Amino acid sequence: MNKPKELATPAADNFWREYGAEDWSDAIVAAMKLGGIEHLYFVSGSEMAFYQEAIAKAESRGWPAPKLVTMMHESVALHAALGSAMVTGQPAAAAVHVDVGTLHYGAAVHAAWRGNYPVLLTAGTGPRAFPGSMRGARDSTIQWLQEPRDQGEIVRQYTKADHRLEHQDNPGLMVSRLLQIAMSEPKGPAYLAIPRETAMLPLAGTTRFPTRDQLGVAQGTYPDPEHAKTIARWLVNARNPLVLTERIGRDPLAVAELVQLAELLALPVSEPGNPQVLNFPTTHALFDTGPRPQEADVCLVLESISPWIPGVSTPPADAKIAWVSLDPVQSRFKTMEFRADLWIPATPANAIRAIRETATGLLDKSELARIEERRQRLAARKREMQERAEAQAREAGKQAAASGLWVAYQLGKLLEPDAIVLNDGLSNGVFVQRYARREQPGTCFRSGSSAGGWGVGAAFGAKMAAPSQDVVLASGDGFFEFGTPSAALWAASHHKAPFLSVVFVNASYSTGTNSLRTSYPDGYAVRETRCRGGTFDPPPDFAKLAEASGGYGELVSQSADVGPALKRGLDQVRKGVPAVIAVRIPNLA
Ligand SMILES: Cc1ncc(C[n+]2csc(CCOP(=O)(O)OP(=O)(O)O)c2C)c(N)n1
Ligand SMILES: [Mg+2]
Repeated sequence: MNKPKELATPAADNFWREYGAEDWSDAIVAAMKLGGIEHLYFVSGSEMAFYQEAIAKAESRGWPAPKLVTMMHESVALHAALGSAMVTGQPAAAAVHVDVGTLHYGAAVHAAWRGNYPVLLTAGTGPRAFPGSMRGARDSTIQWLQEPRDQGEIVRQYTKADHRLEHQDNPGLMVSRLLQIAMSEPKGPAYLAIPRETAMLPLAGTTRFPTRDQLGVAQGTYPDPEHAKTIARWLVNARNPLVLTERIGRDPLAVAELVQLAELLALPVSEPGNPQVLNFPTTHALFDTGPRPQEADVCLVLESISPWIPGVSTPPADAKIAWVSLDPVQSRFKTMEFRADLWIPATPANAIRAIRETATGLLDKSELARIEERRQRLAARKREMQERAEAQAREAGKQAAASGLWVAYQLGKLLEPDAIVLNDGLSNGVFVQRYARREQPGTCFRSGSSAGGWGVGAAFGAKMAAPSQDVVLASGDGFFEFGTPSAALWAASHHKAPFLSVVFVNASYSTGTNSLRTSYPDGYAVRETRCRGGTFDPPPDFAKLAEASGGYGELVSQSADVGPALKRGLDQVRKGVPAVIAVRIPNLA
């Protein structure tokens, strides 16, 4: 038989560096850390010992590795990774047990995908090597149950890439490659299934691989200058312009750019649909003071998924529409009925800057006068809106029984400017948005998806990533429970990453009550069962739940008690104890 030929060069490219490694798992954790992953949110499984061993070994040897964070539920682990990634803009990772752990990631996988979170989902796979044939081979009866036809298929619809680590791979390279994909725009999750035998394959004391940054992450794109000029001209000439955005604040620079452009031309900025981040200072005179889309003559859409409801609030047919996004036609969404005159695939900050620079040269005296008039008009409208909001809050405060509006108002009064607010409210989310007075980029988040259960795990992950800032979750009681709060609060307590949860306890799902009434206003379910299926009264005692997980809990129901309770909760958090302030407000049915 022919001997394999000696390789003329070592099996590594010229820019790869060398790292200490005795097993493939050492290379995996090294590439994670070198790729920007600080935390590996970990849930135990029989094949997952390799992570525990590799990270403990790395700590002992001084090798690079993320911190292993013990978690008690896979969904919370992945949501924690989402929370960390959303705060830092860097990747985070979760590690779970075979197919069942992957299934337990649950709707967090949807959130990762729809919310464009750059996270690495990993799972072991059940060993399948013949017992005794190699390290890590089958040695337990359950392992015959652990082999699905294709483990990656579980999450394939919700990831940018998935891979099962194979013997011909370079493990460090594969991790770096998946992180390169996850971090390149449009960002999103990647999945790596790691067979136990593969993780335990030996290495000769060192390994070589490229890091994520050495491979390189795709950088921003610029609009065609002619297109920027066209949009600038439309905006300068507009009578009733409107900027709509849900997600530009994922890049803090884009927020600063948008403030400058909006101020230059007195452009009102709206957040339609489901804003994922703070896109514009909410107290600014140009925030939320604009026309409805159906009244606008020029619309600039920036990183938005559904800026209006087609056929309901569509801009006039002759309105000019420019749509700027990293993926403007939104190829990840199948049914899209939106039209635009210009679809611009560009980094929003770059596009906004280009539009502003061109617009500056287009302004003459008459335009400036018209823009100034609009600026005054919108500022007056903002003052009216703020006064109305204050009046509504005062009115709510006079009622003995607490309301969602009053809770949000009291919370807003308590927040530091840099506090990170996670808004997971449904029927009360609008009040949180209105009264939280968020002004700085990165201080307000929604999940960016339609999956319930994000808040409590994401809040834990956010606090892990931003330990010096207050982290506050405002959540409906239904979504709070969806998030497996006992596991999340346990993690917050155990890992000293405390956050405040404010729970709107209406013992109801707005879907099963308000939406039911919309669908069947005079139906049997509304008339005869008081929306059976839409309420859960009496609700769980969320204050006791907090206590059971090492946290501080209070349940209040009177307006007068809300502010002081929130303050006590925040004080506890600042002392290192996660706190839940549950406020009983009226049922929706
Ligand atoms: C995983 C998941 N299951 C179900 C839903 C459907 N859903 C959307 S809103 C909602 C109600 C949420 O209730 P809650 O958090 O109490 O807020 P409220 O409606 O009371 O304001 C439900 C069940 C969902 N979005 N995600
Ligand atoms: Mg509710």
